[in-house]
Amino acid sequence: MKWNKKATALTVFGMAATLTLAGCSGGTTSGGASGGSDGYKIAFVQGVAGDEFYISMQCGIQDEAEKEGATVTTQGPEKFDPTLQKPIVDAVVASQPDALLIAPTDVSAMQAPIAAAEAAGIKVVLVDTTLEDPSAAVSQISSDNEGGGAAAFKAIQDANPNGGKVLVVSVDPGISTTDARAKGFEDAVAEDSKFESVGVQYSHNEPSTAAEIVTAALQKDPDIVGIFAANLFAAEGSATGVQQAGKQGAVTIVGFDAGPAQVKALQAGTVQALVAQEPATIGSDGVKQAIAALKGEATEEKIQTGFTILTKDNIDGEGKDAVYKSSC
Ligand code: T6T
Repeated sequence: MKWNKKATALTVFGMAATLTLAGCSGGTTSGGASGGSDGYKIAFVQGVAGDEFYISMQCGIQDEAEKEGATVTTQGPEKFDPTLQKPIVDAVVASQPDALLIAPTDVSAMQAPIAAAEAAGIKVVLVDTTLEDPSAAVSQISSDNEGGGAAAFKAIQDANPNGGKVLVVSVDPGISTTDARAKGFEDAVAEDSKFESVGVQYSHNEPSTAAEIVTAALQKDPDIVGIFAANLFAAEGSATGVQQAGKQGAVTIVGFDAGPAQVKALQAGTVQALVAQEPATIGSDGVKQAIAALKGEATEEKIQTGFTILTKDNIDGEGKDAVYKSSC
């Protein structure tokens, strides 16, 4: 099933060049003059390097930038952690790109480094996550995260018509996306008296911590019927935790995101549904907004992209295109 707030067009074509920069975690430069007129320099700072969600976003950014003759430099911290992301942003600002597309790892800790980018005359677009005060950005683009959380609860509800206890495995408090997903899920749970939430726990983006959370929660509350894992790594660990507890088949797991490993878990039946975002569209929209700002054209303050619910029934058909990429 596909939820879409806006019509999107995604064109994919080969990249001219991809070059790894020594010393930068996940650093790549791509693109060049291919017909566009302005040759803008765009820096993309991921929430974390090596995450297929941000890799797919990078692909969308590179495709769109190439159409515009812009170059893209991509970097990301080794962990989803503002103390690691801040120095990357500081270095990017010093390198004076025309635009910065960034997924801030914390709503408040990344406020000042991003404000410094704007103060340096760089056009900032927030992609995926946002800030407490997003006014430094010309545009914010993200999925309908609250709606995705509510849709995840619906999948658990459908699989468990008699209701029961449910658990949320999130990442860290202060991440706008996962906080919104947990809120959407918890609000939906509160509307159905047959269900009871045992709360939100934080895995710090570590699958092993998510697995520990789940095995401990199932020991404490063996009657948990559903787990909502709020991102890729939470889903990976939750599936492991349920297996370790010997509860496979008795607990419905719905995970946000759809990397190749999550899709395998779906096919194997260790996860029952995935909420696939549209990271490439978030990326290409980000480039369009940045370039509009650079040209002095109007920008959209907020863009919300859709998501697709993937299950065993659609993953080999219409759902296939929603799967994230491991490389561009
Ligand atoms: O779910 C995505 C992203 O939307 C979120 O902000 C952080 O986690 C992911 O990158 C998946 O790992």
